[in-house]
Amino acid sequence: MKQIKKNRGVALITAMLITALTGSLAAGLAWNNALDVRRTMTLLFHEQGMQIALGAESWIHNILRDDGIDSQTDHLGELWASDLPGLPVDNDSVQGAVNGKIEDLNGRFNINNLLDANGRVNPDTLAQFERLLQALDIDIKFAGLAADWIDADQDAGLPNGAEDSIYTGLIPPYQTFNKPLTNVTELFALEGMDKLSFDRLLPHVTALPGRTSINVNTATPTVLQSLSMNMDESTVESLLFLREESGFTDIASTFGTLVDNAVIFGLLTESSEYFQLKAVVQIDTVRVTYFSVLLRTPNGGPVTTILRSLGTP
Ligand SMILES: [Ca+2]
Ligand SMILES: [Ca+2]
Repeated sequence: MKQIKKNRGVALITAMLITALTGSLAAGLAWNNALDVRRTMTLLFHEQGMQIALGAESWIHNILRDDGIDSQTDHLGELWASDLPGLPVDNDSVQGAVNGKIEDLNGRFNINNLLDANGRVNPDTLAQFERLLQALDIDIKFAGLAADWIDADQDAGLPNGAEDSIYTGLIPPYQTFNKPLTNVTELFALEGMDKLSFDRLLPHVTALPGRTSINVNTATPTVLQSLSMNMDESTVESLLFLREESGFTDIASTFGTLVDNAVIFGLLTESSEYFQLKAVVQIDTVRVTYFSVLLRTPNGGPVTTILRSLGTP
């Protein structure tokens, strides 16, 4: 009798163990299955977000091309310069929204302008970059450091320069790029660059192919201030007021007393070639932040995308 009771006890415990084990296995399978579904949905939403961003980019191509046909100048009162309204994305399979913004990159300081046609550092542009940094309350040494970073030689500029001999002594060691920049985020690699200075600088600088002009109708206030030692904040305020409606009517007379003629006729312009699109697409819990650099050929020519990136410009 005792033996039968003992056997029943063992059978009961075994049955309980099997039930617990199958329950745990089933829960594990369900969890893994839920993760797989989530992963697949995230990949799908990301791909859908990318397609929507590319669609927005194509739409912006048309807006910029039409603007190039309709007007000879570019200013902040034009259609392309207003933020794109948040558009809903809503169909049977996708629900979300897309927001976009176009910025004129000819309104920024092109780091590659630091080099002249022969690849040597242009002292006037270097001085302009120093004024830009000073206006932003950032150490002006970064102008010389940036010039050394992109010029082809290994001769550190004085007093503010650094070449491989400095960078290879850092931990971790790295080398100067020694070529024109393709992306401004590379400035973060400059010796001593900190996040605060970098974030303050970023909205005012760009990295465009070769030397480019500055569109005074769209230039950031700090870029305007960098054009000459004669520019102070109050002068820039009056300039912003003058260009508010539809840009400056006459660059030569407006800037004649403020900026050297060589700058007026060699650097300043009223129209733009390069634009940056930032599109943010939200699908379910997935957000795609998409940047592209667009080149518009003059006189109503086509618009092409020359650079694309995700997350950062
Ligand atoms: Ca225009
Ligand atoms: Ca160099």
